[in-house]
Amino acid sequence: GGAESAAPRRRPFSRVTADDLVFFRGVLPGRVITDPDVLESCNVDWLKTVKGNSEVLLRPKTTDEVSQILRYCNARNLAVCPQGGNTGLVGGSVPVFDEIILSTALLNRVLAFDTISGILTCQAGCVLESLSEYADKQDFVMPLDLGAKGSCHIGGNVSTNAGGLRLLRYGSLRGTVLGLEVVLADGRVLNLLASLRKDNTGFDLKQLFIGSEGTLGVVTAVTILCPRKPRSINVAFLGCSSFQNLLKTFHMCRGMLGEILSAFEFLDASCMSLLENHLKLTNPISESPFYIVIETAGSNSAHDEEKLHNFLDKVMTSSLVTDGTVATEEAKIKALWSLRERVTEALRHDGYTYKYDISLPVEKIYDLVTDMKEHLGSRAKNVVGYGHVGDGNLHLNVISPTKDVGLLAAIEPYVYEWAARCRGSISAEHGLGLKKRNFIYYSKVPEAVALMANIKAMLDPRGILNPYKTLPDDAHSR
Ligand code: FAD
Ligand code: 2HG
Ligand code: ZN
Repeated sequence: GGAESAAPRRRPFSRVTADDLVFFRGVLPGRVITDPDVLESCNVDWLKTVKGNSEVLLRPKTTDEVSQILRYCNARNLAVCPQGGNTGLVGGSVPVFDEIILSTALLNRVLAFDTISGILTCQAGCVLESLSEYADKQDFVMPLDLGAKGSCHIGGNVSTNAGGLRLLRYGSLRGTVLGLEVVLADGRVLNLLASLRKDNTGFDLKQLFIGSEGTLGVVTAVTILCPRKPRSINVAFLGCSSFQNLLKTFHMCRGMLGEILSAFEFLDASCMSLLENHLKLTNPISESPFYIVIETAGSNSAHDEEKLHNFLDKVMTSSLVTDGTVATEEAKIKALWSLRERVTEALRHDGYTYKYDISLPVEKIYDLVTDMKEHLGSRAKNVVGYGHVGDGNLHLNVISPTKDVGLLAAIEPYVYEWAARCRGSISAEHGLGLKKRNFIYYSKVPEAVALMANIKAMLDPRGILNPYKTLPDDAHSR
């Protein structure tokens, strides 16, 4: 059984009344939305595979407003779905039934930036790309980057612990987020907005909220450490004849580029066809089974280019790489990156997509795609693999012309069993949301899930925050 067959039942929350709307309008004048046209887009996820029926969208501008709303909802037993940019891929960002949508879209101010340390403090609804532009003007960069940057919010990034394209270089948000401000289910404001690199004074509570997908609190502000902007960036787009050669290229790349390597990403030939067919992008090199995007980021262009050219020379002469192109100027760098960043968008044009975001020992990541192709045969329209080689993170996508329950039954739990056998993760970076929650046991021992349920009960005893998400349906009974 997959996500669709495991649809949850509505829990006995209250329903929004006219009196509730009067209260909300008092706290948020002009920012209580009940217009069905506006609600339509907030009720549906980016993939258009999950749809809720919320009749109220709230748009607070301050932490205090969020606090007043949650205190009231908790007292009234009204369920709330926190929403950022609504780019999440696991059905976590939209209501399942009539949960109130609490949007961070107007919590969009930068609060402070320290030009010496690069420490940025901002409200949770700042769009990632605007923050990147802001940091750029001060000669810094954001430590994370992802294809959804134009829409996703930093609060959503933190709440999903998003990985993305720079994790190889700057590490996860668990390291770069220095502080958070969170509003708890009962309206209490938890100010953890420290801006210290080091602070070993007991439990690191902010880590609980990073990656908890809106189930433990609403993130209202974030303090994050921005690295200095690299002086020199190069991007290479390479072709490989086999995944084995791609892995050898990765190994050599780490050895020869060392500290300037900032990304090592891949896509397979099927992804390239989808980019060409649906987005009219052009393959800049000759056709091959696998493509690699390598980025270097350093402080000395002569040094970086010399290293990159030595590396390219080596992989070309040893035939690990069959063709390639390099970019140093911004427009071409952007064009090469879009071949990797826009795969998700191309897939959405191809049909109904079943998405799997798996962590595996890096040498095994493409075996799963090959095996899945064989396992599904002609039942799938397309089976593609791409992802973050540097992080051992595969994005396996299976496309079908329309939603297909039989196909889903052939993929799940097969794919999760495959991951569990390799002690992999069934969700490397996208989270569990609605779609993956009941598969948590493939990646976590029951004792850990039980502890998660206890923490949830302690922080949100009535369960009003993002119900039906992240925790499995049987979390309390197992
Ligand atoms: P939403 O989708 O709105 O919400 C995601 C979850 O966080 C939900 O459970 C929601 O309830 C909760 N939430 C949101 N804001 C808050 C808050 N302030 N407080 C508490 N809970 C909150 N993900 C990656 O990890 N790496 C990638 O490379 C990547 N690339 C992507 C590319 C594309 C084209 C798309 C469409 C998605 C991609 N994603 C990627 C997935 C997604 O963009 C990320 O998970 C992103 O971090 C979600 O941010 P958001 O603001 O859109 O959050
Ligand atoms: C990416 O790396 C995202 O492009 C999306 O994490 C992956 O859509 C996917 O499967
Ligand atoms: Zn990814």
